[in-house]
Amino acid sequence: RPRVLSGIQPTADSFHFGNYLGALRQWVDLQEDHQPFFFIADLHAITVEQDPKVLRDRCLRAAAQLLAMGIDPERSAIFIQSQVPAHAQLGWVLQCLTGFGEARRMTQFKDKSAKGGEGSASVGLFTYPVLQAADILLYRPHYVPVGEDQRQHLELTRDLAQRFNHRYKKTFRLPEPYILKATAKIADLQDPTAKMSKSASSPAGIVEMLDEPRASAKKIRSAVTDSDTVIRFDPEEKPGVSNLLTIYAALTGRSVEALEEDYSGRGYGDLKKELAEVVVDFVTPFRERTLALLEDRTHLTEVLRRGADLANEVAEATLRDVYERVGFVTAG
Ligand code: AQP
Repeated sequence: RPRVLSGIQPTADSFHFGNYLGALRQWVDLQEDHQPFFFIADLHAITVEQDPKVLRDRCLRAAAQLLAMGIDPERSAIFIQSQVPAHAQLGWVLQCLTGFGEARRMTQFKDKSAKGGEGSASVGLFTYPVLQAADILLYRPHYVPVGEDQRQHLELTRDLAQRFNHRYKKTFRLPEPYILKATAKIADLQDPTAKMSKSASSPAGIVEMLDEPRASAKKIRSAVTDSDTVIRFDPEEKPGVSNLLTIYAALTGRSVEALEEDYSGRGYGDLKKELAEVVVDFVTPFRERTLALLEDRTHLTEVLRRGADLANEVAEATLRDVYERVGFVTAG
């Protein structure tokens, strides 16, 4: 079975609809006929300052949400990145293969460091995409299910894999991004030309999976649309309406065309009201399952430990090959 790997940062109390529809939903589906490794990226989280207590809590909240959405620890290795030391170890080796200018070209770093000025960004934030390459390459996956915003990082990962393979010996598989076009970029509800993002969206623009369902419904009903009245999928001309149709289709499994037909001759109010109901029906049981899982933290840490055991086995084997090829003297 082809292997897949992906990760998510524990940097909010809740995942949002962009994370879920852009990436996490695919994680669940891919379990069927792939061998998945999914991790909670706490090493990435500390590229910006975190409160230790909050970070620890959010890691467990992330695990509970992944289980609640259908990640099955019997089929997927689900683990916390810092419990697999090979990530940081391979990260260093790959940093030594990365050009400074190459790292500088990463648009996410440019965007994120632009906020406080480059001087205030950590070196960790700068080298983040290289650690991400290590996260991926350790598991030699075939596919990496992510949203569109990660495409450039995936390209860097492939470049580094190729460089290592060429300089030393074929060691890494070149992974393919697995990006579902329809939901690759879920937009902010208040600014539908921007992506829904925890650091950039206003509270009204972002739907959090663990929000009070009624609050999420209200956000959908207040989503920005346009001054036209026709319900039509047209991301260029009608980004707000198109985003609502995308979310609607993804949550119900219906096609955008079928929705356009259903809503022909009807107003934006109807679309928003009915999508708000779909959202409530979806998030209510998800939230209940997550909160129930959070009642038993011992169980969560046990699941994560078992996942880390599996991950360590695979990651250590790759790291051994890497260290040997680089020329390190192996211990005994
Ligand atoms: N708006 C989005 N549409 C589609 N996919 C998205 N992803 C994030 N936002 C969208 C995908 O979610 C996965 C987890 O990404 P992450 O852990 O890196 O989360 P993030 O990028 O920190 O999420 P944000 O909200 O985008 O954070 P900030 O604002 O800090 O950058 C990834 O596969 C990502 O593509």
